[in-house]
Amino acid sequence: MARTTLTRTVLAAVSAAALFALGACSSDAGTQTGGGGETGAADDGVITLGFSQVGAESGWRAANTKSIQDTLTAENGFDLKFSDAQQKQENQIQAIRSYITQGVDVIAFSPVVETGWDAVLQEAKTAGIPVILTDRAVDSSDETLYESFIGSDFVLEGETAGKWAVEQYDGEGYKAVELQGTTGAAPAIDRKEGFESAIEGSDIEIIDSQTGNFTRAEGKTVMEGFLNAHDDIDLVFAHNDDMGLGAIEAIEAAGLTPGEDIKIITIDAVKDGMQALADGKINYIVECNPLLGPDLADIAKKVLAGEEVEKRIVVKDEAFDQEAAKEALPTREY
Ligand code: GYE
Repeated sequence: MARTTLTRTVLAAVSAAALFALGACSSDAGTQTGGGGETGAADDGVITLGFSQVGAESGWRAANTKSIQDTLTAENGFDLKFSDAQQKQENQIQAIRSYITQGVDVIAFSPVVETGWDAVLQEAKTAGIPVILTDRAVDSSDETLYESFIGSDFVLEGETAGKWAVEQYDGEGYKAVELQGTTGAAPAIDRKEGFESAIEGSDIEIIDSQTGNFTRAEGKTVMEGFLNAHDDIDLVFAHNDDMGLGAIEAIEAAGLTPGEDIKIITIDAVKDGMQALADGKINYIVECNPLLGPDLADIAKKVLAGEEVEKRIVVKDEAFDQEAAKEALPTREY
């Protein structure tokens, strides 16, 4: 998968010398004597990284977790501490505080929602522990609270979805419903904005829009509600594959054919979504690449070695129609 910037090669090239240099810049955590205790000294060359994951809400999230756990291994010089926040901000804040108390070398997290992080990020900064954001952004006016943000351009993803809808369906007077991601989450806010701006001026109209919290179960329930309330739905725009897959179940249960009677556009391009696209039940998917582990490892090593890192690393995404999905499926990584 193409990336705009960092590659695995770079990661592999980080030398033992660079790791050794860590001792010089993590003195706040460096008072304990070896022994692999809870605190994250760099004196043994191992980077202790505390990661707070959003949850396990989707196929995308499962692939993202796997990428992080497969990359931040002992073999690669990491001691990974991983916690799952079950889609709750208070759990993430608690996990981050615990990582600060443990004195890890670096904290990384994927913020479930955009706002409300300044206080805990300030605590990490005061403790001298660098923070790296992965996947989702925070809405903060103080950019010094984190070192780098690695993730996709969600506005562009929404725009790509909307542009394709206009190319295919403008002029037909399509009525669309929208299954939004988690309320307040960066990908929900940005994908909505991007899609709306792309369909502006066309005759595609969003007649209903609700959150399905990025899960298949809630996508299905919300779609059932849409089908009960409206008998003229032509198009579903789901902010992720899982909600689109839930919508497919609701549409089939209502005796309609997904992909034909009701067209479906989603975002992510995980295997189950791509299979449904190849099977004709989804019409278009914009990819969101979840394989962020290698970039995270690379940035963490650089930050701790005192190197300059890019504040924003944009992960590149593709998009697939039904034919492209059939071609891509056999070699799909996630
Ligand atoms: O699209 C969705 C997941 O933040 C990009 O979160 C991520 C989104 C992804 O639950 O499936």
